Amino acid sequence: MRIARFFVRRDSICAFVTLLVVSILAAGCDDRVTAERAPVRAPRAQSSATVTGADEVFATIDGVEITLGSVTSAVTAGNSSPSVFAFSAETAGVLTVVVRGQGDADLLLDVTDSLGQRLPKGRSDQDLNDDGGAEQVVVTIPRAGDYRVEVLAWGAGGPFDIAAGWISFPALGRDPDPDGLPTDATELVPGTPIDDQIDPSSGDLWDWYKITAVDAVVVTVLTEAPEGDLVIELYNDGEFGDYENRSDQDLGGVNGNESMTVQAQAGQTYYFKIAPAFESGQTIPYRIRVGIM
Ligand SMILES: [Ca+2]
Ligand SMILES: [Ca+2]
Ligand SMILES: [Ca+2]
Repeated sequence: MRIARFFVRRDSICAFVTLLVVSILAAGCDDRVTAERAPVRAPRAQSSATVTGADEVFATIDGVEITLGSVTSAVTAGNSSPSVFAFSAETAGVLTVVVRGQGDADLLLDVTDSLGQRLPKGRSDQDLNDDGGAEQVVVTIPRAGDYRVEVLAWGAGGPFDIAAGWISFPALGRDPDPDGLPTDATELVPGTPIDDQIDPSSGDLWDWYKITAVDAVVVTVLTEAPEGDLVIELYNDGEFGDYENRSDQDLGGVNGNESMTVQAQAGQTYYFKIAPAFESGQTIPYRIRVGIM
């Protein structure tokens, strides 16, 4: 039975330099506003392969075939370059991915949607048994579509073993969240507050908003939520894998009250993701507003 179609993409980044820069930036800021960020991803080349059964090839890297249910060796090539496996699920299901580093590299494993947004429970940097390269995830794939598995490294990369398993499970399917993708973000308008909520029980895990600056202005986004703990994450257009800035300041001692200020450039669109601070499952009603100076 045809299960899914997988592709591979790889590229080069310099995670060490990124870490250094982020560390320097973070040292000069409120640590609750600028939190730890993963190595930044760069554009990738890609090749592809097709899955037609559980024992078939699901991806290739430089001609090395990767088979569902079998262990394959791969390398985060060069200077901390991630290996990126893009796959196309044909149903909802459960994806299991296991990575074991073969050197000293501290690896990370991410499962994301097609825009690079990490899925719930989609990251592993747990360093199993105190081994920085030992990572694994079991991730619910909520519906048919395109997704990615990324193996990154803090600092230098290296060789690793990887294996993946797939369970087609259509009953786990969920309807799309209407504002669950940055491409479906709601436009923020100054003077017009919006009342919305996060409702994980109905698949509403987070909300996306955006604003486009017509001039060079200062944009401030505020949330108010009397119950529940929210964060605001700022993303630049087209870079939805890692946030540019994050607010979990709990203003005035209220966990859902946050603010994010951006020195906006004319013509640029800025994206704001309102999300729970924790995957608690709690419904969190909130009001969001934007001000421009
Ligand atoms: Ca790790
Ligand atoms: Ca939503
Ligand atoms: Ca908060």
